[in-house]
Amino acid sequence: MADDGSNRSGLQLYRTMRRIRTFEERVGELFVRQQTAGSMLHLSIGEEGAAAGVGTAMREGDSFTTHHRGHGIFIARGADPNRMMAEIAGKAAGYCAGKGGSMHIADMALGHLGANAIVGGGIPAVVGAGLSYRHHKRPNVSVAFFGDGALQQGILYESMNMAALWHLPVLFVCINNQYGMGTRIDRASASLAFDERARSFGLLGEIVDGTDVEAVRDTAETLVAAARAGRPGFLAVDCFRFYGHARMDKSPYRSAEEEAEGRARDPLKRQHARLTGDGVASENDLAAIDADAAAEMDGAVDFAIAAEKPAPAALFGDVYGADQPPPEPLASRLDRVLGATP
Ligand SMILES: Cc1ncc(C[n+]2csc(CCOP(=O)(O)OP(=O)(O)O)c2C)c(N)n1
Ligand SMILES: [Mg+2]
Repeated sequence: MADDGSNRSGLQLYRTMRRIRTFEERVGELFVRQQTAGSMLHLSIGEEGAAAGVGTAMREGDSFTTHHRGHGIFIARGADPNRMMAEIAGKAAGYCAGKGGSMHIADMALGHLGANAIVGGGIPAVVGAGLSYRHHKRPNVSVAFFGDGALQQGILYESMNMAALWHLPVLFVCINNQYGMGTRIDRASASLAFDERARSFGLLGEIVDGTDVEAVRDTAETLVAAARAGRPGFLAVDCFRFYGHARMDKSPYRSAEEEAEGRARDPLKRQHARLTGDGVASENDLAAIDADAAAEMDGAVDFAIAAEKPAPAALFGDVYGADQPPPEPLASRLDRVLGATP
């Protein structure tokens, strides 16, 4: 292998994308086996170039928020798949003790300020994080990851304005998978020149092909470095959501041809071809990476299934502060309410 061994190497990006895809394939299996805590599950298969490319451009200590399709981003930022899978399964060993689930994972230790199910909901938090970095003279950057649906939300533009006005170390990353649920982007947005929109606010603005993970990494590195120096930016990563919005959605609004063309835009296949074509890695090298990812994620499923469920008494833990006692415990409330019924 001719890999340079760095975190940003083409081979490492391939490994990260493979780990994300395999993790999500296993999450899908967990769902089918009815072992997930919630009924909603949003997979980012086809979008791995965005997570791996931008994730690798960030440093330890940087923070981020994600939308509801954020598993891959957290893995790219160093998440432990066991704890993620346990969270999705609603188990006590999960990142949020099983109380967050797929759409509300957070972990302050790794800078994950929270996934958010409200479209655009995670965006303003990075402006606050950026303000705090500037105030405390910390050399960090905060990155908001969101879908193209958020391009139609006012909160994005309030946040972009404030970040530009105050020169905050912030990057806005739109993962444009072409659809907000069943609505294609050109039926939701009057202009597709999102980079120009951002520039009009005084931000740096770029659009990059999300099937080319090295191009995503290079563009993100430039924008993250600029943000760290006080020039916030916006990056739209162009990609395709391979499957439906959520597990129940069979995408009846897309033709078979469109799906086939979209799935041909596969960031993993493209990176595979590049690495073997450039002589960086052989087919066997990449097959070994794939096998490692499969073993790791099989292990995560086993871990999640074997893990304990949270105790009912833990329900209000981590929710109320010391100065604000939790409401009446659930068990006694149920006893009282159920006991009162005839
Ligand atoms: C404010 C708000 N409006 C509507 C919804 C319902 N909703 C959930 S996901 C979604 C589409 C989001 O599309 P996009 O931002 O492109 O993300 P993607 O699902 O494609 O990753 C909508 C409309 C919501 N969660 N929040
Ligand atoms: Mg979308």
